[in-house]
Amino acid sequence: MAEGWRHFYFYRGPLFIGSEKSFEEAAYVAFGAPFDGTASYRPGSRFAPLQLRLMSMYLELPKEHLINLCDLGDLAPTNSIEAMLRRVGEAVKRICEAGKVPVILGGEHTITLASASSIEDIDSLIIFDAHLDLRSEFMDTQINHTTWLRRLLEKRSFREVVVIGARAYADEEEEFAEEMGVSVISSREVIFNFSQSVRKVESLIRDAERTYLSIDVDVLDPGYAPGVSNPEPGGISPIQLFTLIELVSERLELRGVDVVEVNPLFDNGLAAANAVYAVYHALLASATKSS
Ligand SMILES: [Mn+2]
Repeated sequence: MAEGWRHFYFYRGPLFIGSEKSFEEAAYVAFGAPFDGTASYRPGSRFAPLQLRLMSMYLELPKEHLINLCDLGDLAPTNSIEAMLRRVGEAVKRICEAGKVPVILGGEHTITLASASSIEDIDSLIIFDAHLDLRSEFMDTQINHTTWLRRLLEKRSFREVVVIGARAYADEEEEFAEEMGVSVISSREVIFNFSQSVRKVESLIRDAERTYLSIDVDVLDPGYAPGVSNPEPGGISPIQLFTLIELVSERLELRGVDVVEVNPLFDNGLAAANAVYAVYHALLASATKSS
């Protein structure tokens, strides 16, 4: 092969979970949504997709070849939240129409408003997050990383919405959660009574079939994941997160996954590494279940 030397010496840049599958052959299709325009504390999550790919290069992920994934690259950057939500929604729709599962690399959590709205036949949402993101508005805007879940639940309902690892929220968010039947499992519950929280998750998802999994990396204790935009002390551990992710991904059909809020500007590498591992565990559990 005349061009073989180029493949031997050069490398096109890192891909998420190191996967080089084409769109046609892939079961999972990843893309980056590099947006942090509504950040209220510290911006920087726009750089996460790149960092998650770079981290993918250095992690040894057992059986990663079983994850049939294509990395499309990043959506074109924009400073408009409306434009980014349109792009995310359109990309997710196209990927689902092709019969594949979208994997979105945030960016801030607001992008989940577009992705979860664009997948029609999901009956449940499983969210790992320190926050509830159920505010009615924040810092004079209606659509941002603290309100997206409220905006979503105002638009459509699900059989089950579970937020796991929560510990930082306002009264109005707790009230809205109760009113809408959102199930909340606090970080203390997970930390002090892990087996009970496993049983609680199992029981909550008993009647669900097809789910969207959203992983906000600030669910982890900042000691495990310092590089996030809104660190909240008192978080769960990586092994607790991975075990619960595997449970959900084995029991339910994953129709969409995202990982959000990694902020490489404040990271020592751990938030990015844990984010890659979290998605890896979801996809591997899902892939090996159906094969
Ligand atoms: Mn959060």
